[in-house]
Amino acid sequence: MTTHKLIILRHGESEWNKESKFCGWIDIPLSDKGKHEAMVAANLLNKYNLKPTLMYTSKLTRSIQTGNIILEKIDRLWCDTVKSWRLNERHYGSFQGVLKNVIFNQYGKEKFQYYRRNFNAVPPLAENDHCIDERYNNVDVPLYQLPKGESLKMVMNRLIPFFQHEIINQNLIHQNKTVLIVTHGSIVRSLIKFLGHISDDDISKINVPTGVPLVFELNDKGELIKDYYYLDEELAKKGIEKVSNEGIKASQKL
Ligand code: DG2
Repeated sequence: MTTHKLIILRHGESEWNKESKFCGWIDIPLSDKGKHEAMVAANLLNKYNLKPTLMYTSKLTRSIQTGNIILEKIDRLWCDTVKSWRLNERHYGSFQGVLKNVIFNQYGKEKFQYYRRNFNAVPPLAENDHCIDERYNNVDVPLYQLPKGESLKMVMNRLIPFFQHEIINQNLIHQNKTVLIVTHGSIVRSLIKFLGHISDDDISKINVPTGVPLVFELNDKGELIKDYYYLDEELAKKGIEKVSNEGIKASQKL
């Protein structure tokens, strides 16, 4: 039985991660720190001899930039790449562009946590579709079906069939490609939930750091053969703590 290694990564820090603003589908680039995190991620792939032959990103700049920095650093700019809206971050509705501590102060700690992490929580929908531009012209659904606000459950509905069919079955297993997915926090959480059979309640406790690669080892049926792991557990731990405190510390100082 072959072991198939799948490498999954949240993009490096974006300018709005740095400012602690909800981002979702708004197209914000990496910060300088985020670019550095992408280089560190590339060094980790080199260190563990992980050599992607196919890369997936979302349609958003922060994920594409991270992927390109990694491929350049590991001398694999030739790697085939696919950009899919199905790997876009969860649409954060009308919270997009708002500082996390503003939402914290408006709704209180419990509701703030609910909106960020509850599996079924849908944020108030966006009133306009200003983040939809020509990059979405030829996607596989009509434009009016693209989201205006999503729960993690809704994210999984648009993500998992594509992930399972195209990424896992076609490419990772049948064509035995080494796949790198460079995506967003909620997408990584969805993939952890799906592959690790995590319950709706338990997934609310999982946070994903920026820029630290995770490895999933799968068998020929696409099942996890051991628990997933970060290539740098110490770095991941620091990043996870930072993400879980976003919006909270700053609000408590107000
Ligand atoms: C963050 C996630 O997504 O925010 O949309 O603001 O991965 O694209 O930086 P990403 C956003 P939280 O759910 O962690 O608040």
